[in-house]
Amino acid sequence: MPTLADYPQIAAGKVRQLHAVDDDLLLLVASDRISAFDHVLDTPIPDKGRVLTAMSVFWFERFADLVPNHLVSWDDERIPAEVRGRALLVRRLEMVPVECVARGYLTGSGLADYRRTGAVCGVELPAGLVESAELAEPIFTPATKAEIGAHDENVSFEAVAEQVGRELAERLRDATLEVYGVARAFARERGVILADTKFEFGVDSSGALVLGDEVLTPDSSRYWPADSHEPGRVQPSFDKQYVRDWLTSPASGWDRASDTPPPALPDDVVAATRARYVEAYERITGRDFADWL
Ligand code: PZK
Repeated sequence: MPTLADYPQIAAGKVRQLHAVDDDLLLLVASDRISAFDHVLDTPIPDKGRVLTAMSVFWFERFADLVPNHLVSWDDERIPAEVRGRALLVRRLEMVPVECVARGYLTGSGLADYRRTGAVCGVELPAGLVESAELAEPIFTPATKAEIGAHDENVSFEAVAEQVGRELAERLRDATLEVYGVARAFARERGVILADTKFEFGVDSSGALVLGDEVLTPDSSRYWPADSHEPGRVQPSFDKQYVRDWLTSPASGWDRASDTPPPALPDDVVAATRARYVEAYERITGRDFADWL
């Protein structure tokens, strides 16, 4: 049985790591760490890595006929026991250096750009839209990776076309909007709004466009409870709201504006947050999380 130390780490995100298995295969490992207000917290959320991995697998299976993906296996001899259930064995791709974002609702950096310019990534929007408003139709709002620590930079479709060529840019846009459209209709029927999501694509050895990374997880997407959606105010996050509420409450004693790291989470906030991740998985997939590996 291999151990994770057998596989050199080739990249690390805030809460996940990428290891090389061999020339053709990588291991994408999700941790139980959670980020909030641009900090990675010291307190892990038990099972978060397994929930996000199970959710990615569900969506990859669901969309396999729409767009090819990099998933090889989630249960394989080459996956070390210590990360079983929270790691995916994936095909190594040539990644396209564009964050492919689809938005069906206006919030976050999209809302900030709209308020400043009336457009997001060069897409003109009607006047008068408020925080969390649903858009008449989903828009493609690509971004390019920023330096470590900084946020990704929203760019226009034209800028992507110049960077990677018009044909590839069009395929990225079309695949992004197609997958997002199907996923959000699916989630909406289960009482969850998929406000936006980010995909990363690669190109395989045959030149085909392949969906990579994690897909449609709460870390790569904004999930909101549909029953409380109300345009004009910031929506509660399906998964992180207990963490945000506690961190900004007097009980935490933490000042978000300070340079100090956030404090450890109390057990009840951890338990409630874990339950929200499991609930998101079970509501969206219709599967029982207890059945996951
Ligand atoms: C790849 N990332 C982002 C993810 C990190 C960084 N199939 C692939 N082939 C080649 N490269 C990548 C992938 C995928 N997925 C993904 N960077 C490279 C990333 C997770 C953790 F540190």
